[in-house]
This record gives sequence, C-alpha cells and structure tokens, in this order.
Amino acid sequence: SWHLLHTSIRAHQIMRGNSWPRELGGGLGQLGVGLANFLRKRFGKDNVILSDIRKPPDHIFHGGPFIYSDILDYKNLREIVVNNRITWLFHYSALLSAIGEANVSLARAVNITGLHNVLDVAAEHNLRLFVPSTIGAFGPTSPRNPTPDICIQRPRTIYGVSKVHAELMGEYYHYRYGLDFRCLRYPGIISADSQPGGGTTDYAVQIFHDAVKNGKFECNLKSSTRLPMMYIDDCLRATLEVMEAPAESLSMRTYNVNAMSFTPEDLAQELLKHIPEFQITYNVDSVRQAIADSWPMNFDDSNARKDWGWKHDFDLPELVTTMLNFHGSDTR
Ligand code: AKB
Repeated sequence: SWHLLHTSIRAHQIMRGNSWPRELGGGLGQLGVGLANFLRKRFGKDNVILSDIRKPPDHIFHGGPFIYSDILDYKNLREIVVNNRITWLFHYSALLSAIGEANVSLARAVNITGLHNVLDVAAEHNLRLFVPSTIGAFGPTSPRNPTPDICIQRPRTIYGVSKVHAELMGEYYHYRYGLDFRCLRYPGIISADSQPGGGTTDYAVQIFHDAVKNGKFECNLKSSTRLPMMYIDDCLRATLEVMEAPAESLSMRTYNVNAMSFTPEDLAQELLKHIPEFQITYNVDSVRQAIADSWPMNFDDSNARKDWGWKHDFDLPELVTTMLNFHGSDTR
C-alpha cells in the first residue's frame, strides 16, 4: 500500500553535529525514530534532527527537532546541512527487498539516486556518513553458511543490487575523496514499537503481534528458512559504536553485524514456551521465499567483533521475552 511504501522510503537521514550542537536526521521508518531517540540520549535532544517527507505524529514532533527533507532533492539536502551546520548524516531511505521487486523504478530512484545525493552532500560538506547495508547484499552464489564480509555478492533483487552499489560507492568516495563513510550490513531487525514494511524478514516482527493478539500466526516463509536476525537495541548500539570507533580501528568500511540466526519453526518453539496455545501455519509467498533462499543463513561478523569490539546482547530467548513484555504491556 502507499502508506507502507511511504513509510519505508525516504525514511530517515539523521545527522549529528560534533562541535556544533546540531544534528539532523529523519526517518519515520522502522529504525529512524528509535535511532533518533537513542542518539538524543547520547548527544542531547536538540543535537539530532529527524527528517522525512511525511508529517510526523505529535509525539515524534514533540520529541525533538523535525524537518522536511526529500532525499531526491539535492538543493534541499544541501540547504539543511548548511543551515544547521550538520556534521554527521545517517541515511536510511530505501525500499526494502520485497516491495522493491514490486516497484523497481521507484526503488532505483530512492535507493540509488537518493544515495548519490547523500554521498555528494556528505563529501562536499565533510560529513561522517552512515549508510546501512543488509544481508540482502548477498545472493545465491554467495557462501550462505556462514557468509563472510568479503565474498561473491551477486544479489538478484533491486534492493540488494542498490545496497552493493551503496557499499562500493561509499568505499570509493572514502578512498578517492577521503569521505568518512561507515556501513554495517544488518540482518533482519526486530522491533516492538515500530513496523518494518515490504521486507522479507518482516514475519519475525509480525509474529509477536499476532501471537499476543490472536494466539496464531500465518507465516509467509517456509518453516525451515534460516535467516540472521537482531533485536533493535543491538542494532542501534552497533550503529553508534561503529560511528564512534576511531578511524584507525576500522580495517574496512563495510562490516557484517549479527546477533542470532533462526527459522520460523525455532521462533514458534520459543514462543510456545510463553504462549502454550500458540499456533503457526504456513502460506508461502513465492517472491519472499525465493529472496530468503538466496540470503545468508549464518552471518560471519568476526571482523566487527575483532576491529571495534562488536558484541550483541540479545539471543533468541531474550528477544522473545523482551518482545512479549512489550506487547503484553501494550495490550493490558
Ligand atoms: C528485508 O527483509 O528486506 C530487510 C533486510 C534484511 O534488509 N529487513
């Protein structure tokens, strides 16, 4: 739907000022608001600016500075950076894997042209730039179990192709122009208070909602589909940690990060420990299944652990307890 699309595109640039007390950011997508809150705790409310092309809900608007920004409008980006003396930029705008296949030309515009604008504005104004990549940057010819940082990357989705492009362009700008580009390949991110939209790993968010509300869930991936996953708190912390890592500690500019790997069946078993009547059924979506079958099953993030000390906090049991606590308190 348009709303879904709208939520997941243009979602979030967040920029932070080091010496100048301004950050600009944006993003009303799955990760943007959580990241803004997280950065605001660390750097101060007024030092993070959230941006999107949509009108934010009241509680977000009142949570700190919010600004209109269109990733496809270069002049608008430049004006924001200059007027607010931005120094860090987090760029989250993207159409995700499944929705990208349904909107290839829009995905190409947002994921590729949008990235070009961000790279140029960051290089021109000497910004530190974070761009998330994904397990979706790998494909059927990549080693899947485990998938190391450096290996064949021939994804078959526009999302994956655009993310490989982002990794390579960011690294190119780094070596060619000295851009301080930092990139993490995220696994599927599971969050309680924000919804993803149009991804292949979305089932692992929706299952909690449906389990608590209805005691059952219809899964659009096969029961045995193993994918790398991470709880949002780990994801936000990894993002800040790599942004704060001393440049000398980074032997690369694009790192895999991971926490756990599970199948829908594993997740259902863990949920059954808390909700004994829970039932899962399977109605496979062929587009999502084909995508998932081409992605890593286990993600090797040993370089992140070695170089800048990455360590996840949440494994499957803690993930399930935390998500259920949230949804439980939500429905009380
Ligand atoms: C998706 O499923 O498309 C995303 C991702 C893993 O990048 N959540």
